[in-house]
Amino acid sequence: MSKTAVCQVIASGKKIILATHIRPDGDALGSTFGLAHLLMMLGKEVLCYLEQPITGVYSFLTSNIPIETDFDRVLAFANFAEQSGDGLVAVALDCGDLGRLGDNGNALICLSPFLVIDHHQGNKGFGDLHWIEPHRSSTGEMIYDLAEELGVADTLSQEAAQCLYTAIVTDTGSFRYDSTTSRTFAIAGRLIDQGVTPATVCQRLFDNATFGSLHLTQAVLASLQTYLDQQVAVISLTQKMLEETDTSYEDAEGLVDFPRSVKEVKVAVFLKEGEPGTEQISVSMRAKGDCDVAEVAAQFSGGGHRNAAGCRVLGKTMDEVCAMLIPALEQALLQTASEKK
Ligand SMILES: [Mn+2]
Repeated sequence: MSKTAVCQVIASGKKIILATHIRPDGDALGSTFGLAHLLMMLGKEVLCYLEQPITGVYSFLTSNIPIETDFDRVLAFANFAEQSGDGLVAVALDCGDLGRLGDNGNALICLSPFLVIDHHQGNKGFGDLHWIEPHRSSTGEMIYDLAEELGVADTLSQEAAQCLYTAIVTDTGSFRYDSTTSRTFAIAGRLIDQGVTPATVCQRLFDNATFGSLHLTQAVLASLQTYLDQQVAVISLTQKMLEETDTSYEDAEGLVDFPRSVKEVKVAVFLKEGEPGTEQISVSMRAKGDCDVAEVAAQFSGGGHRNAAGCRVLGKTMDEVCAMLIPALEQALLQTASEKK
């Protein structure tokens, strides 16, 4: 659907529930909270549902945001909207598939209308209504479009602008990824005009290492293995590393950029052991150039973007996952090479 139609849906509701993907990143939280600010400016009653409270680097985005982690209370909010005749609208942001909405995803999409706003390539659209633009750098960028459409883009609060700027700067790898366009910079520029200080936001986001996270980096980088003539570099994270360095998954975010930054590397892979008892390995792949890792991820029921994709594998060891991925990556690299000819 078009952004004009999205605005009409949003206008129809007085109470709005916002949700995003589990283990939310900067774009997930920035776009969700950015939209929350916009809606509150328009006099809507908003509730942001998150499975877990926010404790880490993104805490600075939460001021004045109504966050609810108790799903029963989210349902009560929805029921009350229905009974009182205030229209209800539920929105999922930056979430590429239903599974990533978390344990209550199935219950969430029963809320109606349920609108999906996203930029993940391969998002087939769950819920009733979809506004999906896979070429956009971030969901945050799309929310800025929405602000324009709703006529509030020039009166954003500094907090709202900061949320959207965070969404954009994190999902573009600080304006470095392929999805970065002149529109991305134009929006970032306007957000700066509305009170965002890029250096302050970047310090909060990127200059917050601890010695624990530095030691975790050391351990993860020590796991480096290369394949296919050094075109593929694999690093791994184990539960033991997290325990020994007293860190969490969040501290490992972005480590895949180290192998990705090596000249010869075309695909960097980050394998993460799941929480104890889950027997799950999560796989993140980051590609440079034309190699389509979303297609590789799709072979293992995952998804994502052409240059950044992932999947989860159950009941296999790290080595088994690797043995499974390398031939698929080899195919993808061969295909890229042949397309170029
Ligand atoms: Mn995103």
